[in-house]
Amino acid sequence: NDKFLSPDFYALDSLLTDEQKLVRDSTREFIKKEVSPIIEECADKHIFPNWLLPKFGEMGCFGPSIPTEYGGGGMDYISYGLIMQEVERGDSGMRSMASVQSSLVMYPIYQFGNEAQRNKYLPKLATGEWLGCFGLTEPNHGSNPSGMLTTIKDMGDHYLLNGSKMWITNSPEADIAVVWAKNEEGRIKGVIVEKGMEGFSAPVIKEKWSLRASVTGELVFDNVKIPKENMLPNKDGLGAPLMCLDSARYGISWGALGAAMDCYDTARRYATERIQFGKPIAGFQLTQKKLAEMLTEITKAQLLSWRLGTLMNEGKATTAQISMAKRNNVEIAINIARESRQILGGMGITGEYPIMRHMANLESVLTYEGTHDIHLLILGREITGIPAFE
Ligand code: TGC
Ligand code: FAD
Repeated sequence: NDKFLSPDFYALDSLLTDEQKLVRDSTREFIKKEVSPIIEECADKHIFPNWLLPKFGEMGCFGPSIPTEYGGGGMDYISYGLIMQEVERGDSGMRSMASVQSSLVMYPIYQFGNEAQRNKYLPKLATGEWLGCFGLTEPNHGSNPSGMLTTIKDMGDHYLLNGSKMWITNSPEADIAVVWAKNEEGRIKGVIVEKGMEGFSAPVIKEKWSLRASVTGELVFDNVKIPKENMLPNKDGLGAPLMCLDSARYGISWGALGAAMDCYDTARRYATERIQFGKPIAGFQLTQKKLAEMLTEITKAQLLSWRLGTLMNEGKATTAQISMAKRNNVEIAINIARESRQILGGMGITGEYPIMRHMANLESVLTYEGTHDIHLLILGREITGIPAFE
């Protein structure tokens, strides 16, 4: 089916509203037209296609769940998930850029910011005129952000920010950074740091073999003077960044599905066309086993994300439920990428097909937003009541 609706083995479509289907299909068309033709070259040459940012904004990929009065899409969480699915069908790096902008920059400004902050930043982030990033991870505090060393000190008429952040998606290109730092009492606070502030730099991390079309960097703060009005007033503590992560991890559960679907579709088409021993390789039982198992895992993962989306809409989804979906869906996606690569034989390792790019990208997705094992431990804590982190 060239409308490219596959796979939809359990008729998930019939659980979607017309608006949700419209959003999904228009995002798919946009990605097919604007991203797919350039993405292989961008990944090959390590280029972040920043010229696409206004188009992503126009398509409603930034802040889909933020109310329209601030330039957002005013949509529900299933629509948000479907957008992430279609963007990541194109490339996980593009989805990273979009999910950071939506869940990790616009979301905290909307949830924890005041009216002036919402009005100043959200409309420009929604259109893609501004790009944002989220600084939680530090060189020595990744899985354990509560140990962070970055500090924010009250100097009376301003704050002073010192420290550094590592592995920050979008940072070298970002106009603003939502940064998490500890105050004099050791309480975690969120502040908005703007490009050009004295003492602030965002060096790029070079030579990644994963997410090559996404730009990643550091954030370095050397006595940066932060105006008082840049602090997010409405929530503090580690719970604030963890709430942002809930939203982003949910989106990733759908996004990884998009990458898995693209690999599955590629392998299915290839298997029906590639002839060996006088017949299409799709006719061999071992190929059918691979395809049948891929479709099964995609279908299970779709239902997991869909149900999670309905719980998100009701405000009832828990962190542990989100961990299960992020962990499961990224794992099945990476396994599907690997199996699809095998179906394509030698062709599978080339840039003629998207599979190796997806596979390499998904290695980062497995690690960021909480590693695969951290999500397992979040589930372990939920089941037993005993945290096994320390
Ligand atoms: P823990 O004791 O669990 O919680 C600390 C405080 O936060 C509260 N809390 C929440 N509040 C609201 N919503 C939630 N979902 C919350 N979860 C927790 C909690 O009640 C507690 O409050 P209080 O008042 O008692 O202090 O914290 P912990 O230090 O034990 O940490 C637990 C752990 C390990 C699960 C957590 O630190 C964790 O998730 N670590 C992984 C770090 C991570 O995911 N980093 C991601 C960085 S951003 C990123 O990777 C972006 S990539 C983007 C892209 O390109 O797509
Ligand atoms: P570590 O925490 O050092 O973990 C190393 C290994 O030890 C992992 O396998 C982990 O599972 C394991 N481990 C750690 N603790 C335990 C434990 N208690 N029990 C068992 N095993 C454990 N961060 C941001 O703040 N903003 C961003 O925009 C952002 N973008 C990113 C983009 C990319 C491409 C990458 C790779 C990372 C990004 N990150 C970002 C950082 C990401 O969230 C961290 O890499 C991740 O949380 C893991 O931290 P770490 O790399 O320091 O690994």
